[in-house]
Amino acid sequence: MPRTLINVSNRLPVTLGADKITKSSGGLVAALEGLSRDEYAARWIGWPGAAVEPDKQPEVEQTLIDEHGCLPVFLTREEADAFYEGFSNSSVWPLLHYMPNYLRYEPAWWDEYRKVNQRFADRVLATARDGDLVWVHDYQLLLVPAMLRAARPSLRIGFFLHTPFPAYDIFRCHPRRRELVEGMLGADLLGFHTFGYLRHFRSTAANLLSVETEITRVRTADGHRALLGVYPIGINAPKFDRTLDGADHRERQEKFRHTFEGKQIVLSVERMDYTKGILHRLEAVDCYLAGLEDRDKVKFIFVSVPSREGVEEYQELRADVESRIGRLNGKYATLHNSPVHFIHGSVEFADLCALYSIADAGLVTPLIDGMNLVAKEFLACQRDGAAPLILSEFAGAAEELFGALIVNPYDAAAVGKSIAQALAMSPEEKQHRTGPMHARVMRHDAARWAKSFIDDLAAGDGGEADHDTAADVSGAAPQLAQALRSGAPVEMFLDYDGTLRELERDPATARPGDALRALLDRFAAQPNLAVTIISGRTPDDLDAFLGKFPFGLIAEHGAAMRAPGGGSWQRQDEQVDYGWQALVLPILRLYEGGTPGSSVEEKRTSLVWHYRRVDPEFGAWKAKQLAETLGAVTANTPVQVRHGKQIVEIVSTQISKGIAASRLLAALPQDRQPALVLCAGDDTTDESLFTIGSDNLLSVKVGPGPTAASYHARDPAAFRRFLMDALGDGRQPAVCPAR
Ligand code: GDG
Repeated sequence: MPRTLINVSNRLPVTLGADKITKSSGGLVAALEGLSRDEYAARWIGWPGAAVEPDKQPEVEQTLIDEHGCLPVFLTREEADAFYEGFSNSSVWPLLHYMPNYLRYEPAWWDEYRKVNQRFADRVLATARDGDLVWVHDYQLLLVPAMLRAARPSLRIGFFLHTPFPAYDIFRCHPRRRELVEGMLGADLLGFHTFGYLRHFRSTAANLLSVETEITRVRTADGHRALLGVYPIGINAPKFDRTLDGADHRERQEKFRHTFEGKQIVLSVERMDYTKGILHRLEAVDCYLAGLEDRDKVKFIFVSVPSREGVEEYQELRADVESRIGRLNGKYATLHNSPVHFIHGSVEFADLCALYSIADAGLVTPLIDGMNLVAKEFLACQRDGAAPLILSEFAGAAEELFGALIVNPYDAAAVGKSIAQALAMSPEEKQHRTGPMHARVMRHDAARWAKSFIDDLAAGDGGEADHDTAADVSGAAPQLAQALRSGAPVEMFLDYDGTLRELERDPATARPGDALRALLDRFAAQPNLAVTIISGRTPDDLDAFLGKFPFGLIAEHGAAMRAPGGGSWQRQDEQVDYGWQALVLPILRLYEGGTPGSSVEEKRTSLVWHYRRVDPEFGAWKAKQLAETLGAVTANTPVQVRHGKQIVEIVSTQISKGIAASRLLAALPQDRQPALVLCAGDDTTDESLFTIGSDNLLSVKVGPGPTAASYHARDPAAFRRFLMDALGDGRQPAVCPAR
């Protein structure tokens, strides 16, 4: 059975005519059509590109489904304006392209963007079944992955960004930066054209959200793992081959050759967009023409497809380009030639191929571009390796096309020189440069690109997952409930932060909330249950948060204890030597000074270097360095250096939560020997609790990550639910009546 693949993009690959719907044949269509039908059954979801009257929608929808395998998301003119031209193109697009000066933001656009993204997600959810692959495309649908995951985590969700992803300092300008990144992170696999974009996305996620990241992975606070990958898009290679082999190709070439006879042709093709560098390019053409003697011998052809004409910046750009071309032609025209031939319109595909193939040079100089397919298409049409490509270093394609004349589009004089170099290039050098690039773009085409992304998506994490043997904590519920009902003693050793209570950025604010207080009250009401809260916090903190409950308290990882029912704290560390602190503290202070945002916490039993407010990448790097340094310095000292969540902590090996819990259990009288001991925690410091060697141990790790515990709870909320369910509402007698 082929696996269902649902492809979700803003635009469906169709054009709605007055009485006919035609399928367009972009790279993505070809890529998906090229997939093996035995492996994947592809379907599309998207906007048909024009408003359809409500009474016509059922009919249009039926035709789209029956004839094109497309499920439409209909948008009104107003929705499309706010969602597409507004939020997508005037707000997100400029930032993704490093142009915050073009960023505009209106709260109403954001509302519409969210609503429309939800409509796309709902359309997917209405048709998808568990386990289906869903591939979401591009900046118009950034929220869809998380919407899908929230509703149906069983889907395999992929997301591909066709644009660049900028550095954090740019992306952070967006008022909705967090929501946008959270939306993307709903995906299981996120694809980018280059590693640079991937790296920027990862560091943006790390800076904006509390996520853990590695080079190609992000793990969100709720434990979801998103893999990141580099998938440079290619062109529809077979379509180019077919067209160049087509019966009328030569004829079209001849027509153009005749029209431009005696002139060398430099060709540029693009959507009219400020990212494509058209004005800068005209500056370069000016530089080139200024130094040219015979101006009758060269023709620059600019094909600029109208784009986003409802957006003000695009209207201004068009006006600027037209007036600049007018001035340039006025300045350099002779009686026989005007140097720039400007087409503000779309050229038929077969003509485009003929133009590409007769051009003497391709001039592709975006200021920034995710990939730039025009560069690759131009090369596809150089079968004889005849013409060189001049390519901006700021196009993603520049990372693959080594034979191009790579230019900085901001350096008009240098681009002018590259034009001269390209037009004067020897046939051998052209062959040497362009031949291998032609082979490369034909081999690594759109079909390969799509297949590699989809295969990775279908394969899951390719064995990269944590080898987690812990079972879900729900499996332990009957055992705990039974023990509580039996009336026999039950002991619980529970960590606080990250286990019973969600972590807070500021630990001082992490008081018990309503749900936790209800649970703690329920603990207190259970006669056969003894609870000990065991934490790295100070006695004062534990007193302040939990002092009124009848629980045992263990502070500072076991260095201080207080029996249930109040009373005074007992030190457990009289015998412990803390002389090592004098050695370690100066090193921590050094790191505190050199790492903005970090701080040192001095506890009686341990020293802690906190870096949760430091730039995540810098902090992680410094923490690793610090842990290594401390490991070497304290090699002969009875301390342990722990690299925990956003901390490096140095503690005495004579103190641990496990040692403290074991000591308490050993001191219990014979008639209080527990039928069950439940230990739970979220951090590396809690692992010592999971190996205390009790026969009746039930150990639970809260949150993701490898562990020695037998059970896993997803997060503190899930753990609280598990405990509450096992305890029941307390109205039933939790103790079995005596027989
Ligand atoms: C986005 C990213 C990334 C242009 N004029 C005509 C015409 N075209 C076709 C080209 C090419 C396509 O339009 C343009 O693709 P690009 O990749 O150059 O640029 P964007 O439209 O900005 O695309 C970009 C891409 O997504 C894919 O991931 O590479 O970086 O910005 O295919 O041939 N086609 C016809 N007549 C024209 O006049 N027939």
